[in-house]
Amino acid sequence: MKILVKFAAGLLAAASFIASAASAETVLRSSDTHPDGYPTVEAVEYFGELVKERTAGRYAVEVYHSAQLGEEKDTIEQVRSGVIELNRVSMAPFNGTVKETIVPALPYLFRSEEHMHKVMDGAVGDQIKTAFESAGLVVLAYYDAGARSFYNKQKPINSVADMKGLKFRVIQSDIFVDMVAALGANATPMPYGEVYSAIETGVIDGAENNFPSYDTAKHFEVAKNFSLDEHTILPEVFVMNKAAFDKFAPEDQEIFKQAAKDSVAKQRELWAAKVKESRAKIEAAGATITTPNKQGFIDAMKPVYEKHAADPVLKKMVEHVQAVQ
Ligand code: GTR
Repeated sequence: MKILVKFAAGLLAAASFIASAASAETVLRSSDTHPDGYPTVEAVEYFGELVKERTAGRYAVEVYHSAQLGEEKDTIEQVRSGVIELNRVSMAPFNGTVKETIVPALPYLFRSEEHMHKVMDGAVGDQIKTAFESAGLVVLAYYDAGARSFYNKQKPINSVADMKGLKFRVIQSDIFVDMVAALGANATPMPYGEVYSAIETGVIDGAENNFPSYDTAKHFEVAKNFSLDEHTILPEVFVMNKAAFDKFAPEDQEIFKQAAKDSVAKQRELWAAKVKESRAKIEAAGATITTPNKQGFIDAMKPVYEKHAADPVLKKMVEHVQAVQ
């Protein structure tokens, strides 16, 4: 009996090998916390189409959107260990493991999205890419995520003083926890998928994100006061498991890199359109946007820099970023 089972299993394995050899398609899985149609999901799908076309169908990419494979912290573990090959996530959850990612997460470091693009497309962006390799990951692309701002269900925020005592969910990074503390409020890091009900039930008063996330995660339904303080212009990152990447033939590596590069241009376009669309949608739904006195927020960030950017490597990077015009 045992032998028969073994034989049948062997046959099955052989059959699936023949099937995959016949279609000659290696499927690479990618995770995204956002729903179908979100600019990052569309950009990775576009990347997949380009890869498929340019490798004559030898590779295909499947995007598991809407956190089907788990929350960001979990999927980061999956891509690092090779359970999945690709992942599109924010850079903030890497702050504890790849210290160079702290730089783009520092509040008010980037003066504008153009400034961020120049930096991430330049030497500092390359330095961060190299640092990711020590975490077993190859950075294929940086994508836009606009600026993150606070929103809450209690009151409009016009100055730092209005932040006092409010409870915010922040993305999973100590920098964000300390930033909120420096503003006189309280921070709880928690997975993205838990935020809506945490606001609804009053566990927290609000959170912080960009317009497209505020819109698509429906947080505007439960926290109507959006304060455009724009504390971080933190890009997204699209990564690949390094061991998987290193197995590709050099020509294929080039195809993947170029497809990722092409997907960046597409994502930036989609992003700009989505920001406008989401902003109009949340306003029409009754959310109010206030623009607080930003200088007060900027001035409060000194302890955050002292604590998180004191490392000499990071200090140099920060100076470099500030010098980029
Ligand atoms: C979004 C980002 C997601 C996720 C989310 C969060 O802006 O695109 O990848 O990190 O924020 O706050 O958890």
